[in-house]
Amino acid sequence: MSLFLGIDVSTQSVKCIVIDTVSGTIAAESGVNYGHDLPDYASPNGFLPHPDPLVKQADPLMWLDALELAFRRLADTGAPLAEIRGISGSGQQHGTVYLSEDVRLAHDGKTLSEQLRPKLARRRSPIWMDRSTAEECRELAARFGSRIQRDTGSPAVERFSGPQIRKFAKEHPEEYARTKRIHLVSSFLCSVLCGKDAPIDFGDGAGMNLLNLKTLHWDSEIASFTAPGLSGKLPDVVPSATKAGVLDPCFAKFGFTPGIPVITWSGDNPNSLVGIGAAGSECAGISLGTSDTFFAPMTDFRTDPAGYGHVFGNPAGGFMSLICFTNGSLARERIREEQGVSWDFFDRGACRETVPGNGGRLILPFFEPESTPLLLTPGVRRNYATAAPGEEIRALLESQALSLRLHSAWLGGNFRRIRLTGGGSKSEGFRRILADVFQADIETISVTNSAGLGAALRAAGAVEGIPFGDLWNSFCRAEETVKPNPDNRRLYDSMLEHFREFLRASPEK
Ligand code: XUL
Repeated sequence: MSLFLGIDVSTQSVKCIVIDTVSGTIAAESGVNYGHDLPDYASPNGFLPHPDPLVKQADPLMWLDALELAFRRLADTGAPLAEIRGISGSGQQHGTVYLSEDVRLAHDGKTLSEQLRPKLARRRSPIWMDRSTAEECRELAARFGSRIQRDTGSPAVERFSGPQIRKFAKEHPEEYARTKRIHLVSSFLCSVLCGKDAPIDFGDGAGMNLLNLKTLHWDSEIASFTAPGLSGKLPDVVPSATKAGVLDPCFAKFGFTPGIPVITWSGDNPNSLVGIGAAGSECAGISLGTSDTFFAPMTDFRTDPAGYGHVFGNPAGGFMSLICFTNGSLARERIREEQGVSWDFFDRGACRETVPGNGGRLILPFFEPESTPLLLTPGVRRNYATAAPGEEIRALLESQALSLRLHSAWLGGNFRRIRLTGGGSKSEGFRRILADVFQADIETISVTNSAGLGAALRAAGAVEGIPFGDLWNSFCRAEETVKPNPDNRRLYDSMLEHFREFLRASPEK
């Protein structure tokens, strides 16, 4: 037995997964849903209500309480947590945590949130869903022009950490001045495990508009324009396999062995790339979670001419691409509820009773502000007047699949295999639509929490030196493959053009 723990601190939950690299099995899992398990934080979807729909913030103490509860639940499974030999983790990307003091833990029986509350220089953390920084993005673009995309891998993006930090420094200069350290969600939680300041990895660091991907150092010119003295407030930036520290004695109460290595955390998408075992240029990943994301390893560094695609560090080496669609499961759940049906309804019957192409029905399901395409004013548009529930759901899924294909085309579009992860990957109907729209094999693996699995695999790789290829053979084999129907190729090629036109006719920004 050789156990490694991966922790996934995502938008709506914290999940733990323990893998055994000897037997190639999952030894234990636990999970905590913020809305359900921690109702006092009043964040049913992982963020606090705010009168401005562009502002999305979370209480970072909620993540700490969720972490402790997830550890307690993991201990309750009876798994031999004392045998765990290494830990790493995954954080929702782009969110920032502002500390006025070093993370140092006392061993006085206080909870993590009680200990860290006085160290927060800012009580709320902006998360990836926040779109309130259009002005700061304009300022960065005006100052740096296309260099910001050429060197950081993305144009200035509303949800990215740099524009968020700039807004905070402008609006709250005193609290900003009191801030000693600005962490990402990933490096904050990693610091807590180590009981000391942890670094940021190249995967998550690239989602800040601050990391120069050509030098792999913070870009001091961009950082000092972003906010005064920012370079001094950022943690070190390191390769993902770097040991950040060792587990603090505080965590012995859950049954862990203090002193085991903690490997630098990364963002959920870089972790997912590892967790689905997407290696090689013909394989991409689609994560159908709160947001939908399309990602793939990148053999040569290149940027998206349309500005929607990003370049992040790939924890398995080199770079990866990432395109984020905010209205993923969020839109699927809203429309399913509006229609008063279950996913089973679509998968078992309606999917087969409706036809591919669906009479040309298309939906732009922007219930929340959208990142791809950029739309700051929410709104739902349909190109049809009526639809039965099955048709309505097919229209949504086909439109989402077409948007994924349209906005990933800059990567060359010749992916033969796409690995699907996240809650939405359970829908057989959606898998079939994606296979036909992309004309690619759609594969699923047994673990749907690919971000947590990726973190556990990274811990095993870094601590035991096991090559990723071996770990992928054990944990990431395709369980089910949906083959594309070649008869639908022309239909979806022409629908793609209609979708492009429909989008073009809809106002952006
Ligand atoms: C990626 C993005 C989201 C978050 C939350 O750029 O904003 O995918 O990482 O999942």
